[in-house]
Parts: sequence; structure tokens; C-alpha cells
Amino acid sequence: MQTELGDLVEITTIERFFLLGQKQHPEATGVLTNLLYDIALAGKVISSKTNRAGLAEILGRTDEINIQGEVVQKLDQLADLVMYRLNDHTGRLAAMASEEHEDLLPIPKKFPTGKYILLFDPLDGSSNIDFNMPIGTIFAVYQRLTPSGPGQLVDFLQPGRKLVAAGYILYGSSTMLVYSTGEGVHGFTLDPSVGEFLLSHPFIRIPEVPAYFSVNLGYRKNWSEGVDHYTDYLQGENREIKALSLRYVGSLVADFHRNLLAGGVFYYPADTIDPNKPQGKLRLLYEAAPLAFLAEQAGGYASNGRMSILDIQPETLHQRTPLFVGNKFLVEKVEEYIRRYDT
Ligand code: FDP
Repeated sequence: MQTELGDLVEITTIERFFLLGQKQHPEATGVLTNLLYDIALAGKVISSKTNRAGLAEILGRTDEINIQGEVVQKLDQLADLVMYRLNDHTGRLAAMASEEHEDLLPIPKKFPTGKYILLFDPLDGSSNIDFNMPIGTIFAVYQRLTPSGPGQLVDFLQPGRKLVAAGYILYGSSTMLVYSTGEGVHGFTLDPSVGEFLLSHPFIRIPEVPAYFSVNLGYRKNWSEGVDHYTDYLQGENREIKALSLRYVGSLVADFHRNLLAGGVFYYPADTIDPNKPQGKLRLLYEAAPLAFLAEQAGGYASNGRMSILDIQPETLHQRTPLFVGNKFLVEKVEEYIRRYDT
């Protein structure tokens, strides 16, 4: 009995943890804390829908094509709507942007606007949905730049350095929420029996000795010389490092999460596959910047091969970028290779 009570005392819910964080900042108004809690709630709703996807017969494709030219999954639409609806009326946001929509998502006129803006990729890795593999939601929060009224495009075109908070919810063998507000990276696991995220991974640091590299090797012949040589380096060919093991789920959140906990590097380089996508596939604002923020907070680094992802000034809402993210020395190494081999 005593042990059970002892265990209970050790339990830190996500709400309690957010509040503890807020207390460190006497100037805080609680708006960000509540916004994070709204996002966590959206994560719980999406998690429950994701787990029941097969049962509820909501798997499968719709006929719609999104602005990235990809077929929209039903679960994508659902996650997108949940994120929007749980955040549209709270008065905490000036506007939102979703990877699924070409334009900004305004706050309905009947609701007040607030001081933050939220970007999200509602269901990343959605080509994995039909195969019961991990998928995730990525989110990014910035302070608005315009003084008041509905949020404008300029509020969204901010470099990752300006992020106030970022994180993801991973729907895997368990559901986890991992986030940072610039004071370390913290992970919570959803306990389905109590319906709450509980602190399971406080102050995550990327292990110094990396274990994995994660990349779609199937595209190798379409990469630059620098990235090709870098891949040899990761495989220990010049004996500078011990060969890393390859793991690639093809779900960015899952691949990132594994390397965050085990050490390693994920990359999706520029390639020559599609002349319309010379910068690779991933989006700067919805995917690369929030994960770069988390990586740096965990002692790692993210680059586009030439500069820090967090220093890139976005020009458009949906711009793409090559991404190399993980252990700092591994990501700096690719910058070295690209400088040496790619003009
Ligand atoms: P998906 O198309 O399944 O949504 O950016 C989307 C993403 O998945 C990432 O989650 C993933 O890392 C990447 O694309 C996988 O792309 P490839 O299939 O080209 O490897």
C-alpha cells in the first residue's frame, strides 16, 4: 500500500509540469501554458481516433489532393480539424497554419484573437497510416509580430530561432508528447487508463555516442556528391567512426524520436528526383524548424547542409528544405562534406 502511494506521489501530470514551468516565470500570464495544454488535449483526441482507425472504418484515402500534391488521408483531415477546432476559440491565437492548407487558417470572427500563432503538421508520416505504423503531429508556436487583430502572413514567416515552443505527439506503441519551451526537452507518455500524459522523459539529451542513421537510401543515386560521401562516412567506410546502424521508418516524428533517445542522425537531403522539389521533401515551418528547435534543446543540431535550420528566414509558408538533424558532430560533418564536394 505504501509503495503504491509512494508511486502516486512520484507521478507528474503534464498539467502539473506546465504549471511548474510557468511558476519559474513570474511575468508569465499562463496563456502559453494553456495553449500547450490545448495542444496536449488535441493530441489525446487524435491518439484515440488513430488507435480506433481500423475499427471505425476511417482508414483509407479520400479523393482529395492537398496543396503538396499528395492524396489526403481521412485521418489527416480529422487530425487537422481537431487541432483547428480545439484552438480556434480560446483567444490565445492570432491565426493558425496547417501543412494541409495553402493559406492561413484565421480565427473565426466571433472569437477573440490572442498573442501567439500556431503552425502544425496534423498527421506526419501519413503514408504509414494504412500499415499500422507510427505517425505523429508536429507543432510550432511563435509570438505574433503584428500588434493586434487577425494574424497575418508576416507573423508566420519567422526563423526557428524565434520559436516560443515546439514539439510533437507520437502515436506509436504508446502515445508520447515531447516538447520544449527553450528550457530543455521533456517527454510525456499517455496513460490510457487515466487519460493523461505523465512525465516519463524529463530533460532529454541526445546520447553522445550515436547509434543510428536514418535516411531513405533508395534515393541515393539522386543525391549530391557531398551527401553521398557523407553516407559512406556514416557507414564507417573511412574508419573515422564506428559504422552506424540504419533505421528508417519513413515517419519523420518516429525517426526523429528514436534518434533523440538513442543518438544518431536523420536526413532528407536535396535530390534530383523532382525538378519541382529541388530542396527535398520536408517543409521548413511545419517539420524542420520545430524539430531543429527540439534537437538544439537536447544538445544536438539541425542544418540544411550549409546553415542552421533555425537561422533560415522563411519566404513562403510551405517552403521546403533539406534537413540533417541529430548529434551535433554528425550534422556538422555533413556541412563539411557539402562544403568540400558540392559547389
Ligand atoms: P509522409 O509523406 O508519409 O507524410 O514529410 C512527410 C513524410 O512522410 C515524413 O514523415 C517522412 O520522413 C517522409 O515524408 C518520408 O518520405 P519518403 O517516403 O520519400 O522517404
